[in-house]
Amino acid sequence: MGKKILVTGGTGLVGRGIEFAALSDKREDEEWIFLSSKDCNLTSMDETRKLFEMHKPTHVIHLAAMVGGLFSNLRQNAEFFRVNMLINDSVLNCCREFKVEKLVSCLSTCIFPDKTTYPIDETMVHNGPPHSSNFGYAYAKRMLDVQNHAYRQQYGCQFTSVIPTNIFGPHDNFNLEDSHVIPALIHKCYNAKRDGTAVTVFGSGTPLRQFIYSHDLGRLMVWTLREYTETEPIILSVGEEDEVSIKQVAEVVAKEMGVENLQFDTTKADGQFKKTANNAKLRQYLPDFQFTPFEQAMKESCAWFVENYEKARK
Ligand code: NAP
Ligand code: GFB
Repeated sequence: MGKKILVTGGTGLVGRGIEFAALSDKREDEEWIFLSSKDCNLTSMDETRKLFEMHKPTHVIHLAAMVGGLFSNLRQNAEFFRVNMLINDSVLNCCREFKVEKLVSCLSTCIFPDKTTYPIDETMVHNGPPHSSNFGYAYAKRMLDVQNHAYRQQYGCQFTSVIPTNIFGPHDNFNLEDSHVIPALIHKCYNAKRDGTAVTVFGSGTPLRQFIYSHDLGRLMVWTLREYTETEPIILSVGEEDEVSIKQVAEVVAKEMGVENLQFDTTKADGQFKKTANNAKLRQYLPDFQFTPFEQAMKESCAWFVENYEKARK
C-alpha cells in the first residue's frame, strides 16, 4: 500500500523546502499533502481529529509551530510555550489514535542547554536549562522528545524527531518584528537600497551560528521520513567548520543585495553566543550528502525575496 504523507506547517519555510525536495525525487507510492493553519488550527484537538479523519494519513511530518527569531521569543515566552505544547499534544495524540505508521517532528538546536560543552550532540537535549531568551519555545520542543519516547514505550508508536540548526531560504518569514536574522537582513537591505539608507544589524555581530538551506533540509527530512528508524533525534546540520558569525552573514547578505553601509546596534540583544552542533550521526548515515554552498543558497534566497516581494510574508 502507498504512503499518504501529511505535512503540518507545510506552507512555511521548511514545508516549502520539503515540497521542493519531494517533487525533485518523486515516488509513485507517495502522496504528499501540505497543510497551512487555514486547513486546521492544530491547537484544537477536535479540529485536529477532524483533519486526521478526513485525510487518514499513514505518515506525518510535523512542522507546524509558533516560530520566531530571538526578539519575538524574548517578548512572548509564555505564548511560545502554550501554543507549541497545544499543537504538539493534538498532533501526537491524533497520530496515535489514527495509527499513523511513522511521525517525524521538528526540534531545533536552540533547545540545547546554554551552559554546555561543545560540540553539542543528540544525547544532550535534556542536560540543563536552555538559553533564557527562548525557554518557552525550548521546553515545549524538548517535550516532543519526551512524548516520542512515551508514545513508543506505551503504544509502540514509531515517532521520532530531527534537530535542524538555523534555517533560511525561499518562503521564509521576512516580517521585521518576528523574523530570524537572515530574512530580517534581506528585508532590511532591500529597504536600505530602495531608500538610500544604512542597514542596522542588531547586536554585536559576534554570535556564531550554523545555517542550513531550506532545500537541503527538505532533502534530509524526506530521507528521514523514508529511511530513519530510531526514536532518538538526529541533528540535521552543516559541519562545525561551516559556523559563521552574524557579522559575516550580514556582509554576505549586503554583498548579494548590493548594499554597502552596515551599522551595528549594540544596545540590542545578542541572544545565545553559540550552539555549535555536531553532525557526525548524520554523516554516519549519509557520508556523501552535499550541502549547497552558503553563498549560493544566499543568492537564491535573496533573488526569491526580490522576485516575490509582493507576496512574501513581511
Ligand atoms: P514558518 O515558516 O513560520 O511556518 C510555520 C508553519 O506552521 C506554517 O505553515 C503555519 O501555517 C503553520 N502553523 C502555525 N501555527 C499553526 C496552527 N496553530 N495550526 C496549524 N498550523 C500552524 O516556520 P518554519 O521556519 O518553516 O518552521 C518549521 C519547523 O521548523 C518548526 O517546527 C520550527 O520550530 C522548526 N525550526 C525552524 C527553524 C528556523 O530557523 N526557521 C530552526 C529550527 C527549527 P500558516 O502558513 O497558515 O501560518
Ligand atoms: O535569527 P535569530 O533571531 O536567531 O538571531 P537565534 C541570530 C542573531 O542575529 C542574534 C542577530 O545574535 C541577533 O542579535 N541579529 C542581527 C538579528 N540583526 C537581527 C535582526 O534584524 N533580526 C534578528 N532576529 N536577529 C532563535 C531562537 O534564536 O533561533 C528561536 O530565539 C529559534 O527559538 C531560532 O529556534 C532558530 O539563533 O538567536
